[in-house]
Amino acid sequence: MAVRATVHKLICLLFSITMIASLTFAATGAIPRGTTSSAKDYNSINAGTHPITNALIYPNDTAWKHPRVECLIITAQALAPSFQPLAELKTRRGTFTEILTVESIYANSTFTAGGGDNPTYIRNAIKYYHDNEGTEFIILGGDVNVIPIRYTYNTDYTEAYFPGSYATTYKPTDQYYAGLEGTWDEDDDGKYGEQNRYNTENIDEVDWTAEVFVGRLPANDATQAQVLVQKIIDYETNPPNGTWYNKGIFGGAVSQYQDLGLNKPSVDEAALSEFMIDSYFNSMQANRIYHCSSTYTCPSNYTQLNTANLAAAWDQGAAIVNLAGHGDPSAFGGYIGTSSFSNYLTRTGAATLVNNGTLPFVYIFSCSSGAFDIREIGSSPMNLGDSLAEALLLNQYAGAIGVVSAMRTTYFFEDDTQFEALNHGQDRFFWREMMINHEYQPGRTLYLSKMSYIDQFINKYWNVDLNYDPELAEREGYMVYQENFRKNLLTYNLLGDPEISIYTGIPGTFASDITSQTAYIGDTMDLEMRSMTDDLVSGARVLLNGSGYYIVGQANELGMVTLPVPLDQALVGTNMTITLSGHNMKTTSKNVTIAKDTIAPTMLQVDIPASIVDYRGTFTVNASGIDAGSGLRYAFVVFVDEMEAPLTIHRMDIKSVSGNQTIFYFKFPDILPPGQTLLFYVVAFDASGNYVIARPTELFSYAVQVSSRIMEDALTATIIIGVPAFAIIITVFFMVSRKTHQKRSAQQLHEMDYRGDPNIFKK
Ligand SMILES: [Ca+2]
Ligand SMILES: [Ca+2]
Ligand SMILES: [Ca+2]
Ligand SMILES: [Ca+2]
Repeated sequence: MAVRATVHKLICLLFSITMIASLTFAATGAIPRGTTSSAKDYNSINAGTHPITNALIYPNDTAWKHPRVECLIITAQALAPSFQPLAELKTRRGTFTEILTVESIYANSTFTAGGGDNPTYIRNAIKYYHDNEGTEFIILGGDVNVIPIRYTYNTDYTEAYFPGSYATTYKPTDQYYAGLEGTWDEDDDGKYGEQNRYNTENIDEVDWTAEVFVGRLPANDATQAQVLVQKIIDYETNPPNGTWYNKGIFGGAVSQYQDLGLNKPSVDEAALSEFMIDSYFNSMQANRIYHCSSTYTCPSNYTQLNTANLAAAWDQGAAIVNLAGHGDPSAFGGYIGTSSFSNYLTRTGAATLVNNGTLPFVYIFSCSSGAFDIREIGSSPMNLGDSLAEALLLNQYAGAIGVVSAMRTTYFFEDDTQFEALNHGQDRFFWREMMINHEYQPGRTLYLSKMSYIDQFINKYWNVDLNYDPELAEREGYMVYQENFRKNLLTYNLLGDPEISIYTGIPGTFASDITSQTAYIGDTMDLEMRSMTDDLVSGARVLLNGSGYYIVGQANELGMVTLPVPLDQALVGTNMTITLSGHNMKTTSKNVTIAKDTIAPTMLQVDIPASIVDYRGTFTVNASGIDAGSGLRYAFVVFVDEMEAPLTIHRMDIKSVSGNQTIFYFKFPDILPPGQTLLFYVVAFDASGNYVIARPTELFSYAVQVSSRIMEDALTATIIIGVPAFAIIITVFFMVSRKTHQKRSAQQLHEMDYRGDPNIFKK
C-alpha cells in the first residue's frame, strides 16, 4: 500500500503540471505586492467532501501483518525443535525469524531445479529468501555433517591433518552461503571458487561481497543444539552481573623468533594487540596476556602468556577475547624460542573453562584452530575430537558465545609494521568494524570487515591481488600469492549466532518515558531511544506487536525512530506490546493501550499571498490548526477548477507543533502559470481521521492571481539565463581539469608496491 500511495502522489504531480497550466484566467482586483494575509476562513468541521483517501494518509502496509523473514535458521528436521526457542527469542524482539529444514530444501524443486549438490540447493534457498523476504541473517543450525560446507578449489598449500584432496586442493568455507551472486562455478566443472587462471571462463568464481551474514552453530545432535541455543538465550536475556562486559583479553603469542642465521626478525603479536587496544578499545579495559621475544619489550602491565594464566583470566570473565599466534585444529599457541613451541589453549582446556555465563566473543588469529570439519573428515591423530573453536562453543555453561577462526593454514608477512596484510590485517579490520564502525552483530562484523580489508589492503597495491594478472606479473615485485590471499579470506568463518548483539559495555536500561501509555489509531509514535542515564541509543530496535500486527522500526544515528499505529478500528481498546532492544541494552517490553481520537479539530487558519504572485517567483501557503487529542497531523492543499472540482492534491509539510497547535507549510512545486488564477482550499486531519476544511466562504475556494508574462520579462530572462550558462561552462571546464588531476594522484597511489616482506609465512 505504501508503494501505491507513492505512485498516486507521482500521478498527482504529473496531473498538476498539465492541469495547472490549463486553469482559466479569472482576474481579481489589484492587491499590494509582497505581503501575505490571513484569509477569512470558513471552517467545515468533520463536514464537507474532500478527495483525500485513507490510503493517502494512513498507509496500511501489508508487511505490518506479514513481516519479512529477517533471519533464517537452516537446520535438520531432528534438530528443528531445539532451534525453535532461538527463533522465538529473535522474533519477540523484532527480528522475525523462521526455521527451514534441509529435508524440505532437498525436496523442493524450486531449490533443486538447476541441478548441483546439497550445498547448491541450500544456497538456492538462501538466495530465494534473500530475494523474496529480504533475509539478512543466516544461521546454519548444525555441524558440517548436518549442514554441508562448500569445499572450494584452492591449491595454496598441502595441509597437514587432512586426507587426500582435502589436503591439497579442496578448502572449506561458509562464505559460499553469504556471497549470493553468480554460481561460484561459472565454468561448470564442479570446482567451486576457482580463481581466474584455473577457470576456463577466466573469471573469479568467488563472490567476495556478502548479500547475507552467515554464522554456524556446530551441533551434531539435538542435545548439542539445545546447549548452543540456551547459551545464546542466557547471554541475551539473563547474563551474569559483574564487570566482565567491558573487559577484553588480548592474548599475544610470538609468531616467529629472531634467527640471525636465517636473517629472520621476531614477530611479536603483542605489538598487534597493543595497536588494536590503542586504536579500537578505548572504551574497554584491556587484559594483556603476552609472551614476548627477546627483541620486543612487553608493556609493563602485562601478564605472562601461559596455559594457566590464560585460563584464569578467561574464567574471571571478559566480553571479548583476541588470540594471535600459531595454531592447529586442536590448539592455539606460539613460539617460546627459535624452534621451541608452547600451546596456550587446547580443545581439552576449552572444554574445562568455568567462566560461568560470562561468555566472550573470540577471534583466533592462527592456523586451523577453527577446523570444524576436522572430526568429520580428518585423519589421525586429529580426528580424535572437535576443533578448538567447536570446544569453546560446545562448553555447556562457559567457553565462548561465538568464535571467528581459521579452518586451515593461514599467513602473515614478517615486517607488516602497519598490520594491514593477511592475518594481521584481517584481525584488526574485524575489531575495527565492531568497535569503530559499531557493527556489533558478528555476522555483519565478519563479512563487512572482509570487504573493507579487500578494499583497503588487497585493492590498495598494484602487486597484491586475489586474481592473477599476466601483464602485471611481468614486472618485478608482483606477488604470486593469489591462492594464499584468497584462502586467508575464505578460511576465516564464524561459529556462533550472526545476529546476536555482542556486549562491549555494561548493559543499560531504557528510559521509562520513551513511550506513552496510550497511542491513537492512525498516529505515528515518534520515539527518542535513550537510556535511563540519558545516553542516546542509535540503531535501537522497536517492535509494536498485537492483533496480528508486527511493526518494526530502527532508530537512526540520533536515536530517533518513527512507528506507525495502523488506522484500524479493531485495535481501539486493545493493548499492543512495544519492545525496545539495542546494543548494550536490556531488552524491555511494555503495553500500550490503543485509543481513538474522538475530539474534532476546532480551527484551521490559512495564510495566502496578499498580492499578485510573480510567475517567476514562489507561491507558498501556511496553515495553522488546533486539535485536542492527537493534534492535526496531516494537511493538504487541494487545487480545484471553477466548478470546485478537485484538480490536484499536494501534501503540506509540518513546520512546527506546539501544544494543540500545528503549523503546516506548502510551496508550489511547479512553474507558475503566467496570467492565471490558482483556486484551492486546505484540509487537515488529526491522527484518527477527524478533519477540518478551510475556505474563504462556505462555497468558494481561495483565489490567488499569477502575474502575466510581458515581452520585457522575456528579454530579462534571456540575459539572466545567459549569465548562468556562461558560468556553467566555466565550472564544467574546471571540474573536468580537476578530475583529470585526481585521476593522476590515484594512479600514483596504485603504483605503490606493497612494502611488506615478499616472503609469506605460514601460521
Ligand atoms: Ca569451476
Ligand atoms: Ca555479492
Ligand atoms: Ca565438526
Ligand atoms: Ca482530535
